[in-house]
Amino acid sequence: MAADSVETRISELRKQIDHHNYLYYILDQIEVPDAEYDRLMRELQELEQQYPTLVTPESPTQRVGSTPLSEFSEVQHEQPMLSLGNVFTEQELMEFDQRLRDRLAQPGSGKSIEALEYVCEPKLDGVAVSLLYIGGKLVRGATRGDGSRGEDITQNVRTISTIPLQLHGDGYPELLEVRGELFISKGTFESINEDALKQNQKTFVNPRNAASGSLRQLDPKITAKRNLEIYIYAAGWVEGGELADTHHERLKQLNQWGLRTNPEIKKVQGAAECQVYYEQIGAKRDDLPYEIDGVVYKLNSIKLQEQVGFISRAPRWATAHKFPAQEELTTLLDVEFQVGRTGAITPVARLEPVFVGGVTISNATLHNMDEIKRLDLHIGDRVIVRRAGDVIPKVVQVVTDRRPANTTEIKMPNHCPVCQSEVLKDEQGIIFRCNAGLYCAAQRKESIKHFASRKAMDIQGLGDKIVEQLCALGLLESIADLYQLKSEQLIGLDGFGEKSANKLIAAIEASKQTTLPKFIYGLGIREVGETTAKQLANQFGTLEAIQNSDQESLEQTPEIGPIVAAHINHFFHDSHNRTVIEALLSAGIVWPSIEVSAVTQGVFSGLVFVVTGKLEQMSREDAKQKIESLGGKVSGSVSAKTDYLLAGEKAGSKLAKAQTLGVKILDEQQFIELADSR
Ligand code: I6G
Repeated sequence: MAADSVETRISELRKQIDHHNYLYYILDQIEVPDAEYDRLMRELQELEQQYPTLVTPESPTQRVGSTPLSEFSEVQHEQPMLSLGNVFTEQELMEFDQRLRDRLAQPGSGKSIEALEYVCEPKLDGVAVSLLYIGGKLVRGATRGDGSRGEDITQNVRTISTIPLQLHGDGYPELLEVRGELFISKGTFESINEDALKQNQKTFVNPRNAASGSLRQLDPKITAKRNLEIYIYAAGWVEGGELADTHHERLKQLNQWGLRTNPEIKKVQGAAECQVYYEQIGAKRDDLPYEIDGVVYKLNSIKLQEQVGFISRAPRWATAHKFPAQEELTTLLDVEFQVGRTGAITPVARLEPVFVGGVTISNATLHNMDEIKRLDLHIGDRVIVRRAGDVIPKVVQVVTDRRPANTTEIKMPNHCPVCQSEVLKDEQGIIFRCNAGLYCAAQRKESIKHFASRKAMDIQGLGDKIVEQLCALGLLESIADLYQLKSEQLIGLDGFGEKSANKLIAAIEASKQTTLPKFIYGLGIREVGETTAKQLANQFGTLEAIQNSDQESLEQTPEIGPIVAAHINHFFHDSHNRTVIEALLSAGIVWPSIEVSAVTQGVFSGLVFVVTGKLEQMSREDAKQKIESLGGKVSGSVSAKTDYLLAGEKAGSKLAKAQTLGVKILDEQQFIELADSR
């Protein structure tokens, strides 16, 4: 190729790659498959290798520099990076708005201003950065630092694919500095921590720490692997060009130049609509693929912004409306050990009550002894607890530099706290178990709760509290005793009169009409969840066939490996379990017979699906049934073993995780076509 045609081709390739990046990151669209994009990149890389003098710093091939830094140099912000004021309640929001309206009212006119126009956007819990473009080229990236001086992180921000090295289109100012929030999605955060655990390395406490830690790496190759993302929220220093005169239009301009802005940004009228926005974003907070800690309101008119100005180091024209904190500091008072349905002993933290995530919590799960070791947790420690959404509260960090002198070590008891049987470690040495099975009162109680639960026998009205009372009175020794209960035994128990007692007895009676998979699931066999119970029912057809199966035939069931097969085998050969099953059947439990079909060898046989988000043409439950009826398996979480993610609308962290792991993603239509085509 002649030198000038190489130059032309290189420029063409860069334009095409820029075009696809713009479509992908800004418009959320794709025009060509990944393979074609990769081909363009490869061709560019090869040409640049042959003609190194044609390489420019803005070329999309030049994201990762070669040499790690020894330290970050200092950057002076030409325009200080300010902080934001906060409001925490609707009342405070109204006061913020009133202050602005008072300030903007014509002095002496006696008239107050009508509703002000605001731009609302989620407030990401990430790391604020500044990006400087000169002549459209990214020349500097800096942290916020103390607002006046930050650190030069240019090498690292260059590795972030959502940050353009060259602005898109034209019309941008000669010098354009923008500010935004760098973050790590919830899905990426989970996989970074999973990898860290596998390699026995320290995990990050939350996505913000992960983003900050990834950004402050002296070796940009590490940053490049962390999948950082950005949303730009404002322009800062501008020279040699004009920006629009409203904040909303400015964000649109930035977007047209290839700078990614948050798709949730919305223009509203007045404080009441700000409050509605706050509530709407709050409602979908858990489904957003990134962490937020509130929303931000900004006056839309730049002229009005200038009129109201600043107070100390914060703009008067903007405020953050914060959600209740999801992390708080408290003290670990004690650790208790709970015995679960399968005998696993879980340490539970008893905490000094603390208000976090909108509720007061006094307990948090500690998972297992490994977690306690990893956290270096001692009784008496000051700890950070986290409660995000509906997730069970968790101790995420010990504040070791505030460790009091008299803390004590946490030790797993040698004997079950309920039945005093010996506690044994599992093969991996992580899970400790009481091996007394149903002889242990705690396991009996948990097995009854499980048997009655919605996905098992679905006994409505038999909640945890009544099970506890009945067990304490000795009326329930096993699940079979449920069917011997009389209404007179219930009357007088906490919350039970004649009517409610009769109702519960009727619900127990109604539960006798069930299905084989629900019955098997309800038995609470170790490692046999809903899906495995269905597989067993489909494979063997009858309970007798399952009971009489052996290790070998069990292992031939899809998705059942030697360990699960051994648990099933062991369960059905235990004489106590056989007696309980006989008692249940003689109490009258029945189910429709099952045709032993070829379903387990269906078109999705061997494939693992995860279903997430809102589907239009079917419910998620329908989709799961369809997958299973075609022999596939439905899992609740995305992992490297997932074959497909069926993602409906507002798919949150599961989608992000699937993208990170390279799991194939299907929308509803593609799923239907796949199911029909196979
Ligand atoms: O720290 C911030 C996060 C988000 C901000 C901000 C923002 O807008 C969405 N906006 C301003 C003006 C400032 N800090 C100073």
